[in-house]
Amino acid sequence: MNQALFSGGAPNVSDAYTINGQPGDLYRCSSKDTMKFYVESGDRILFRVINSALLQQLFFTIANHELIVVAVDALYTKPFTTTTLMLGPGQSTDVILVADQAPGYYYIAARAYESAQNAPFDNTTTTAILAYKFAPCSGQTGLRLKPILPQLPYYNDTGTVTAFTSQLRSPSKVSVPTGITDDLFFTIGLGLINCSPGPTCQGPNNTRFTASMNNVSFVLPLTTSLLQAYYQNIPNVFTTDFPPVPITPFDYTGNVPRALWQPISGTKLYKLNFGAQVQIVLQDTAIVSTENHPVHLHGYQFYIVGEGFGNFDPKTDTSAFNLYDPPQRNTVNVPVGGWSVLRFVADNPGVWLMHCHIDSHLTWGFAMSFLVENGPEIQQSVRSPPLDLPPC
Ligand SMILES: [Cu+2]
Repeated sequence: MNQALFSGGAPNVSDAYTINGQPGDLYRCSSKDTMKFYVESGDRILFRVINSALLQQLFFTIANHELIVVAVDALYTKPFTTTTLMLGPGQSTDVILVADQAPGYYYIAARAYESAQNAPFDNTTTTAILAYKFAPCSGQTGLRLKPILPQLPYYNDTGTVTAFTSQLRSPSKVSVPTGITDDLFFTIGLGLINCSPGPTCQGPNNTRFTASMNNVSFVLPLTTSLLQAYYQNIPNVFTTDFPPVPITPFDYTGNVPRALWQPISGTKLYKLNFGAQVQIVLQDTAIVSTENHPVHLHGYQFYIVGEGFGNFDPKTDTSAFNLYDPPQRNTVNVPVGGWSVLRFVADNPGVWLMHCHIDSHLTWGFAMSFLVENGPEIQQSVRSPPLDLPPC
């Protein structure tokens, strides 16, 4: 069962924190109960919707109610009204709901958005109930009215995803980096590696699934953290030769030759000077299957200045960038068979992972790390490790 965590509630609507009339019980673990959010007609409620599933992007909607989006990943947006959200794992969307419908019971529902072809996924629907106080009983039975079910998009409805994400804007003009010092282009997606037949070899033709960025399948260090190795100059933990662009360019979303389906493994970092102005094109590939990937960057919030389908073309796509009020967030859903362009200033020194937030893709190697060097000031430098840092 997919699980979505619904948290929040307007300060003036204390009953939004009750489940079946029991206050203060909102943060318990999942159970077989159905969560109810009690509202009164006219309430305005702020919901923070968080996708806490590990493996699945989700559509989210509430029957008969519009949702006013005001923030994503806890960063304000220009408000807009929608009926359906799409959230990748780890993403959040803050919405204001106005209880302006006939007093009754309305399902809050979420289910999968799955863009990869032929990929197995959990297609169940998870629900909670928006319950109006003083809802009338059925005139015939005298019982509580049945909750109204919402329409959810079909599991592969990419059009609804695009309609949602294309409305995201910052609230007003923002300061987008324009003097780009590091112009990066990362392919993202899956792959296959050869393996010996057995339980860990369940891909087609004696292969197993892997994933990579710029054809490097990331290997997490086993004994020493990347930040510790950087800080203490410990050799042989990582290298700093992560490729800034694909070593072998190809038709990324076309018919990719099989010779390009097997990545190399490595713990490769990309070094950034403090204050670098970074642009990253994240380009989905058709290797195994195109797929919408929620790509998360630690340590930063970035602007999403452009998105599109197919192969990114700098000659034509750059002119359409939004450098005025692009949305800011920390996890971007890169369109299936498409691309997203991010910009940020590297002003937070340290080692920062960038990875797909679909957990299986991360463990298959869909990650890389930035090594951001210290700035000139003490406040712009990595702090010393704590005195009680375990030596091993
Ligand atoms: Cu992914």
